[in-house]
Amino acid sequence: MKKIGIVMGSDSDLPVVQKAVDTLKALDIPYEVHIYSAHRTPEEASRFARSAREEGFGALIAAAGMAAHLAGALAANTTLPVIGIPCKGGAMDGLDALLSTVQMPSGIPVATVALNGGVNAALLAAQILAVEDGTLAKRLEAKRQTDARTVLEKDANIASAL
Ligand code: RP5
Repeated sequence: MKKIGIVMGSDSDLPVVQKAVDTLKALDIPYEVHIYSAHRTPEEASRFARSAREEGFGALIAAAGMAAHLAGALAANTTLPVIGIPCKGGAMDGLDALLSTVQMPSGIPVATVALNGGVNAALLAAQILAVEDGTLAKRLEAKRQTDARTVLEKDANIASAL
């Protein structure tokens, strides 16, 4: 199976990345995690993206806050799918990161998930791999069914809880 590459701009983004890691682990998907900043370590970030396909990655996830250029900087250097997680924090509490991540110029796409959306970033990466991987697709389907059962159990209990 292809690996998922997860890059965060700072170790302060780790709580968000942890949710993505936990989700990939639960689906038994191999991953690699790095701290590379679009601004503080631009050479390392671009080198990682340029070599990602030959290194066996199938998609990349980039988590960054504030002037969040990491996902775009990775996307500029690979044709692998790149998923951006805008992280909350700073004076604008993530609105700056959301707009920086989502407003990519035509030609260099980044699939942007919600603020702090670590779980959905991992699930989207998994769904990309599952296009060519029937076993993984079955695992994703099973997770949907488990999640639905959880909601229905809450529904069954809500009347007696009120
Ligand atoms: C971004 O700036 C990082 O992704 C992080 O979300 C934010 C703050 O970084 P630190 O100052 O905490 O290292 O580049």
